[in-house]
Amino acid sequence: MNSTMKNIIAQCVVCGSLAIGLWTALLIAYFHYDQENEQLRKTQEFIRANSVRKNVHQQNHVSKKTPKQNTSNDTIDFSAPEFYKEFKQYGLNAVISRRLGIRREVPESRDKICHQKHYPAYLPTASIIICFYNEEFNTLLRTVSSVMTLTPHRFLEEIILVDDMSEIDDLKEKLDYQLELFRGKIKLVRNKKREGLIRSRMIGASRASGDILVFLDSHCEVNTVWLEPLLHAIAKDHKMVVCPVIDVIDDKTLDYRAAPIVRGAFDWNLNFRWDNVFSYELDGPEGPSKPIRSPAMAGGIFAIDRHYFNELGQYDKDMNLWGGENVELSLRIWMCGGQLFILPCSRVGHISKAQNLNKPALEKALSWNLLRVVHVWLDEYKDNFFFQRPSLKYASYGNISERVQLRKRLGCKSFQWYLDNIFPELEPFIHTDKKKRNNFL
Ligand SMILES: *[C@@H]1O[C@H](CO)[C@@H](O)[C@H](O)[C@H]1NC(C)=O
Ligand SMILES: *[C@@H]1O[C@H](CO)[C@@H](O)[C@H](O)[C@H]1NC(C)=O
Ligand SMILES: *[C@@H]1O[C@H](CO)[C@@H](O)[C@H](O)[C@H]1NC(C)=O
Ligand SMILES: [Mn+2]
Repeated sequence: MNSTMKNIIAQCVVCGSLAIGLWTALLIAYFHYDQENEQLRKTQEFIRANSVRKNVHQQNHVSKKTPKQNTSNDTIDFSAPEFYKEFKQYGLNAVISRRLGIRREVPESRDKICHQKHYPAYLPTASIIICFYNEEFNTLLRTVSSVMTLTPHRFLEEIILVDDMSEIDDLKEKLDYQLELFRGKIKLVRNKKREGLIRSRMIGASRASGDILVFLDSHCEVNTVWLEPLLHAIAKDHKMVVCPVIDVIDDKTLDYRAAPIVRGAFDWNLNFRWDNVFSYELDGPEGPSKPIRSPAMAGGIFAIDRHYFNELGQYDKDMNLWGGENVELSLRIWMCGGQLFILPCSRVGHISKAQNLNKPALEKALSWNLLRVVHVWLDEYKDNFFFQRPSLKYASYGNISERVQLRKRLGCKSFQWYLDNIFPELEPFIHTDKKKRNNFL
């Protein structure tokens, strides 16, 4: 290991992954935080991806053939205990992942109209922040190598990897060695204690020097021209926060499938979900390349101006592990003067991990985090959440005074404004606003 590399490898803590939470009608589920925390979330995402996305997908015909990969089942014994153990541990098919190795090509998933778009030669630079915890080695390396391969290096300030104190051996010296082969552009930060996804992201962001922060989960593969649309949108408006369309990498086959264009939303449990966009939204001259205004983000993959991220109050550092931070940030963006859009010409594949068993620690962290969102942001609509989650009505959520102060300092609008202007589809089933109803009489 050379000394430059040594210098940039700092000791730290953390990890990360995509933040998407959903309850199904039948059970309360939680999400995942990488292999432990993330799996539940992925499951729900997976269920959704395979219902909502598949349908739209078939209509869109945007999927193309995956380049040939040796992922044949011949030598995989799906009933073997070792296979099952690994599948549970990593939340994905590690046998196929090892066969694919640290680099592969994924099919182009953008609509044809995107191919004609041109982006300025000069754009802000990006720091890519990838937090991980016990991620499968090849999966993590494919994330890094896809960024290195498909990002013009003049826009790539650095890739910052934050290890949230992973335990598996592959992620120690073997990872150091492998990352050295990429040279220069990669910083590896190792947390000294487990911080959870949210604080790990903040640690990554504090080390960044690019103009734009791009957060990626540790089980992603970016697509062609993925970064330019994100940088361009933020260059035009620094209070614009943007997400790519999140394509689906199957957890069992690791096949890459184009996802349909959807928008991010949530319900009164504050569970994230995808909503279909209306067909008229895609009818204009820009067609299916048009940016989609999104009430919420899934959380794992987005780009934000670095100074704006700081100005806006980063994340709530008192949130634990993962979950709820995506809804909190979404509300903060919209209510405090920013905007949140999904850009269909930017595509990033993401492995929808299999479900993990419910872990009490995760459940506890999620409830805690959601309560902090509710008490800071939901105003008189809090009761809608407690109507869904009565057991949380008197549960503790720590000290929120800093976040309440932040909301005041930023001069943020009311949750009522958000409902009226950004997310009218969220049916306010508890009518606290009599005046508004009277206006219709
Ligand atoms: C795919 O890999 C398996 C195990 O590594 C090997 O036995 C098989 O021959 C390979 N198939 C092809 C078509 O390369
Ligand atoms: C591999 O196995 C899975 C699960 O049993 C099955 O769905 C899939 O079709 C198989 N793929 C091939 C190429 O045989
Ligand atoms: C909550 O935190 C603020 C500072 O962030 C502090 O001034 C206040 O005393 C705390 N409240 C309680 C009850 O600990
Ligand atoms: Mn994820």
